[in-house]
Amino acid sequence: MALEEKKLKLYSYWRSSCSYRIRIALNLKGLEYQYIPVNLLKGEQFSPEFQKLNPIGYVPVLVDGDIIISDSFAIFMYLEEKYPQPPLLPSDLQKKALNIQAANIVCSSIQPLQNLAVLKYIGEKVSPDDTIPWAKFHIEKGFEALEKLLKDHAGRYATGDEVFMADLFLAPQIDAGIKRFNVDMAKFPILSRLNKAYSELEQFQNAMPSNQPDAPSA
Ligand SMILES: N[C@@H](CCC(=O)N[C@@H](CS)C(=O)NCC(=O)O)C(=O)O
Repeated sequence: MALEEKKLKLYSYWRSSCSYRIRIALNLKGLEYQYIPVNLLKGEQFSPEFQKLNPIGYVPVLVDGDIIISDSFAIFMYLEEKYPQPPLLPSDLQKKALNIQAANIVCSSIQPLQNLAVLKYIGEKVSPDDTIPWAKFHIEKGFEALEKLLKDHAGRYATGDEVFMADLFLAPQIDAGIKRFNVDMAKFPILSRLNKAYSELEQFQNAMPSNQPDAPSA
């Protein structure tokens, strides 16, 4: 492993789906990194030290030497340019756009609606009983769109038989849908099939929440 690669630091929380995307990217690119846990339930994201790294107080944050990047989408694009092998975006323009679209459905139209801060707000301002149904509604709406979007493109993975960007964003969201929000995956056959394929890849397994150093012991 090159010296340059060892200086990567990832601020992460074991259950964070946004951090999970980047853990997969780092694993696929064979990059070693130092894992720095940020306990979101204890509010460590609001500490002044962490907010210097990311003023909005979210994980993940990647530190690469002097460069600090927060937001999983930006981190993904940075890693793709700085460490281009193996490529996680296809060269075919249409396939590339499809990957970005699928990733952004997860990143902009699903995950923000089920984020901790939003669920906390709904639990306090509406009712604690409304948090899970709210999250489930928005996850299922996104999953329905993804099923339609990927119908004519999916192979073993989301956009064919190679792992690309869309897969890195889908795997954590499907995992969260199943394990945290009781989404009935029988309604989503393509996503269910993809989830099985992801579970068989070592780089995805190692990035799973339960395999992180800050995961509670079973
Ligand atoms: N668009 C950002 C979203 C980051 C985000 O929402 N992170 C969540 C964990 S997945 C978080 O840190 N939540 C803390 C909170 O809500 O207080 C990204 O993709 O990185």
